[in-house]
Amino acid sequence: MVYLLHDTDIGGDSDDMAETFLIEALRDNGECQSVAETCVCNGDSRYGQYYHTGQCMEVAKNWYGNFYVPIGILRNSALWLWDVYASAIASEYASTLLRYADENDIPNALLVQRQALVDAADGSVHMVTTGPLRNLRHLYESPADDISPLTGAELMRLKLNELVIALGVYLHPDDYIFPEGDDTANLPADPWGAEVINQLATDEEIKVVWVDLGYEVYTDVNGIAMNPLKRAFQLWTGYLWHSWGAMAILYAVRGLSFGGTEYFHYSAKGKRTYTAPAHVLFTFDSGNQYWLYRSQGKSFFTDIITPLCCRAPTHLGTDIPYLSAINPSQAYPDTNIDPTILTGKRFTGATVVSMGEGITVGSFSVDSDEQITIHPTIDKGAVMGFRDVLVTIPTGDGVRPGMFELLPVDLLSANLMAYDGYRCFMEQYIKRKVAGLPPFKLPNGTTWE
Ligand SMILES: [Ca+2]
Repeated sequence: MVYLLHDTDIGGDSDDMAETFLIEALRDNGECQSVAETCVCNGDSRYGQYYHTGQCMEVAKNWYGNFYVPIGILRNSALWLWDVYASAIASEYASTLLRYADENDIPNALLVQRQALVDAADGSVHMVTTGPLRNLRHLYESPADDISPLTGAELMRLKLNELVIALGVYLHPDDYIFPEGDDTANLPADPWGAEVINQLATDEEIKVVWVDLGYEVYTDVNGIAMNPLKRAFQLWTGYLWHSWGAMAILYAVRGLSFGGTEYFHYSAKGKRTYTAPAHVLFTFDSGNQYWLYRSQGKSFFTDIITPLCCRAPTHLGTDIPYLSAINPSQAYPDTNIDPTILTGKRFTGATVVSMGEGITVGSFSVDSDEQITIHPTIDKGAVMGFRDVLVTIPTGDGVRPGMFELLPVDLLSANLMAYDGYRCFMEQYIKRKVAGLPPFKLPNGTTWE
């Protein structure tokens, strides 16, 4: 499983919507998961621009029923980026928005990225950025905060498997030719963000792969019915477009080879440097960076990317339940959690409700399309931890990961040594401490430091 942190300037060039759909198609295949989706633009009305990039991203995720992936936006960026389709899609598909019908509720991209890295296993995250580098610079330079005692650079060194950067070559006649001194499309919009390139060049603990491929690797959406992907293409230039971002995603998820076929190969090690206003140069040097080459012709990649982007989701988001909240969302063992109220959407006809191992869902009633009352009991000896909550309706399953938490024994009322759970509690306490997670809250509201 490949874990992606995807940072995109969705809303202008339609290749960003294509790469977003590609991520979901590959997730549908079981090849990857997205730990967070961040947008590097969400304009400022003072500059005559107003994007709805986060909502556009939510529309794309919800299309595939991927309702819970964290989404963040960069607000008031003053990046002058052209809103071609984000606002239109946010508005035309507004009825599919579940979390961010109000754009003001969308979190800040930096906080979403830092939290996603904290939550990820060490060395596991493939961060792919396909727009201007402002979110990347914000992350790299971010200080310790309530989310983590580590700086952004330290978090990236610890958590990233690799950083994949697609800057988008201007209509280059042949991207296979190594571009010495290359003017790229994403830098003029944000020279400040671009300076992070030089910081990365001297930070050899972070592996960087430059993927400026995709010219004439087509994503062709002619053959599909209107959907958010096709609408983005229609508003951009038409139903056929280059695949810069999708090539970066394909490399990040499938690596250099897939199914016995070599897709890509690396240049010798080197590093990329930047000089204003938009000039970048890759030099073979002592860096920890690679230039990526295609090992196959352009049509080989067109024939992979187009069918994946155009394939219908296994479960269309509008066919499966959305789980928004559960109350209570936490419980100690031996406590009564009957009734538990689950809220969301599309609950009508629910046949199965599950709260995971160690919790018996005795019976439940579907009060409305948006509420289920559950009558659960916690099994003796149930192991503490997070549980996925599931609702099945005739057209599909809705599963919200980690929605319910079974806490350790109630420390104030229990004779700790009498509980088998005590050792388990101490293990969890130490694990949380080491991981830098917030301490346990005790029932009286204090915390166990
Ligand atoms: Ca882009």
